[in-house]
Amino acid sequence: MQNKSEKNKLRDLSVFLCYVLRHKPEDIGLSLDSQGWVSIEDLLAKSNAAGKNIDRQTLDKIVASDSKKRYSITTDGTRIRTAQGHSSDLVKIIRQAKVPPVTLYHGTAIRFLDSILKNGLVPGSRHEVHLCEDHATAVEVGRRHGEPVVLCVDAKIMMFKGFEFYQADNGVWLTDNVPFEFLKLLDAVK
Ligand code: HQG
Repeated sequence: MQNKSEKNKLRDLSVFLCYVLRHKPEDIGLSLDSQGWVSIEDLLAKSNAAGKNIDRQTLDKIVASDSKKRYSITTDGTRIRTAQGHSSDLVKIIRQAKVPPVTLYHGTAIRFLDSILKNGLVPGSRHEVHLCEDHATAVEVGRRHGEPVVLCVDAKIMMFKGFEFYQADNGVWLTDNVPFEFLKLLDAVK
């Protein structure tokens, strides 16, 4: 069992790892390859040089206990990347298009609806729009931004019309954008 301070320490380190592995690797002098991978040895060395106290055992604990399976490690155990969510221009993960479920969900905040009505779903700072297979996850994703609301995406119909869908290593569905005609407002959730 982890105690609270251990849990907080791991959570803080995970926030830091997501920041460098998705957004600003250059802040600690790290270079990701175009598919987002980096040597674990290099990541640990540069993280420690930046004042973080992280060893391989701690990293493995963070990866194994991550509730969203954010991290992927190569089978030889030497390299790591985050499965999705990148904003760094230096990373463009090549993904295999995949047939999506009939319906996917997107959780957002009520305050974004006017803009979504006009522009559909756009990726913002990330490389892709993130979608999920279940309503409960969408609610939690939306809650990060404010009062949550869930949009239903007619994914299969979009695919038939030529839009491509991808699935990240951790199961999150991704697409470039979702025009408003493929969205249905499901509900507002308190
Ligand atoms: C909104 C988390 C105005 C969009 C989650 C969202 C996810 C618009 C916000 C992953 C818009 C972007 C991604 C438009 C979209 N006008 N707002 N036209 N189109 N938006 O955080 O989907 O913890 O970049 O609805 O679990 O919230 O990082 O994307 O509210 O899988 O691993 O713009 O991040 O995973 O916010 O979340 P985000 P997201 P991690």
